[in-house]
Amino acid sequence: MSATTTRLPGCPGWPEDFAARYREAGYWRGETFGRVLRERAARHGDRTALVGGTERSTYAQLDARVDQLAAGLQALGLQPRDRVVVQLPNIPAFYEVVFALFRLGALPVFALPAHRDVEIGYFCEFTEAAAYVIADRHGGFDYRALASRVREKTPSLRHVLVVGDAGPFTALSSLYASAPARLTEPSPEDVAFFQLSGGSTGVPKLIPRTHDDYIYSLRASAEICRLDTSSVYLCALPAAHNFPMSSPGAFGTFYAGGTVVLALHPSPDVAFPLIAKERVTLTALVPPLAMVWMDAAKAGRHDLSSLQYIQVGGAKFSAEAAARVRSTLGCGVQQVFGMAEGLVNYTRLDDAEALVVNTQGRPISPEDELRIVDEDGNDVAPGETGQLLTRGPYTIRGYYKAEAHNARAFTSDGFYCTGDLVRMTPEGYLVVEGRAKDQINRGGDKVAAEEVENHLLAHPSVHDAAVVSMPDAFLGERTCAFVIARGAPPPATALTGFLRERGLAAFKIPDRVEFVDAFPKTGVGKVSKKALRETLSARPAPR
Ligand code: OOB
Repeated sequence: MSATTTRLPGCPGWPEDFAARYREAGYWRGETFGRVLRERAARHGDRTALVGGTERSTYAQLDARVDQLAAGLQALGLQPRDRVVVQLPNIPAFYEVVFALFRLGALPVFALPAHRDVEIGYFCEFTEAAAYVIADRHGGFDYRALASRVREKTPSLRHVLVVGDAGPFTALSSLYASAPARLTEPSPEDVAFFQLSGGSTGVPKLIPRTHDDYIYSLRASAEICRLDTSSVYLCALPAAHNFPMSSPGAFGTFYAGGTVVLALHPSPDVAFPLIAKERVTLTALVPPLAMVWMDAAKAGRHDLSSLQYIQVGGAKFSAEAAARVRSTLGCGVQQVFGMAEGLVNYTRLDDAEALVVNTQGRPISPEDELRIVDEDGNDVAPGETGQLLTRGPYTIRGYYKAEAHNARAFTSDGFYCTGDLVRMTPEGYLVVEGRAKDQINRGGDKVAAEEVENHLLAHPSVHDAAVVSMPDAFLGERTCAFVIARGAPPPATALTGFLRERGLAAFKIPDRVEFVDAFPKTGVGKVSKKALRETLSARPAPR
């Protein structure tokens, strides 16, 4: 059972001594996603597993649907380890597809519904994806048109599978076969899927997560969050994101035998009636949504009394806002500071109010190793702020096929450099103080500055570009692109329109464009983003 011999090429694994330690401690238990669902169906067959739109399925029904779909996907020719880009909204098919792929040992690549040609084209090409799974339309966007464009450019892409009206492609509904598939169970130490990194580089990085490591993180999360068969989890954030997937999210809820309720949109209009109807006990939100929910709850139109607590994470939740959750929503709050690369921190349900309001929690595992270091990589004094480095039983040791980047993003002894600036309280809780990475956190949506800069540079009127964050009362941060024009500056809308036309996800399009003659430089001659951010406060926003 070596973690390295069976590993997918291009996915750095844990050294054997660490893997042995994690198994011995009982963290890695040799479970796989396919078997977990099978076992839950045996134990909780008649319980409701999933509610979405007008569909409801018990664990037994979900398990059977997943088997049928796995058989159909196999008949289509999908093989173990084939990569499959999954881009679905919060609909039941999302879980049927991913569990069917898990059973086949094929590897979902979790794209977000907001991704467009640039991102999807890259995921399909980089992973040499064999299939791409979409809904026909969602949020006013036709994913079939996107699929046609991507397919033209990606020779590896053999299948486009569509929930709803398939147009020229294959209807997912036609694949639920009656003949059972003959499956070769994937190994627990195998990669199960790819999550996406928020990133700070030119192209998004792919995060290989194994059955062993991911199931440990969601099992421990379910314990910390006290999930059981009576738990009703509302998945309001995009299901593909790590937070609503495993912290403890939908997977943690399935693990505990609870019920997952899907909201197609996280707005109070959609979510509140669902909470009242399904007696939702728990959900996960990003800070701007939590604010919107707190405002909307004042109207008192919906019965939210079933909510035990909400989780807030993905970006910093202010202490002032955290302190208002109980008086507005009538439930508790848990802060969650996590990352798709692994490490997740939670405030605990029985923590003192001061910890819950003022900190971003402490790690899941006693085996999570944390270091807080200065710019030279030396440990800071206790309580001081520095960059967080981490390694542990569910934190990756490297991105997929990214050797050169891995050499920078991980220390030689395997710590992941999070790029987050944190300090640790005497109780061992983390407070996020800022960021050392070149990324903008737009209310939980992560924007890699370099990626947007590269796309701007492709415009003929752009000589140079630097993308920075600007403070925003609602999202926490928005993006501003500073541009040195080649010749006369074009209208800002010409640039944003250009990015949109290239097919960049909407959340990455700069909120503001400022033309300048030159960029301020640091002592060593690099563009000083700090100085650029400072000039913003002196320039009133053009609104
Ligand atoms: C979650 O995952 P990602 O991969 O989208 O983003 C990770 C980054 C962190 O490195 C940090 O910069 C930021 O998002 N972040 C927070 C935060 N939670 C995440 N910054 C401040 N305060 C927080 N509470 O965002 C994610 C994954 C699992 C659970 C929760 C969030």
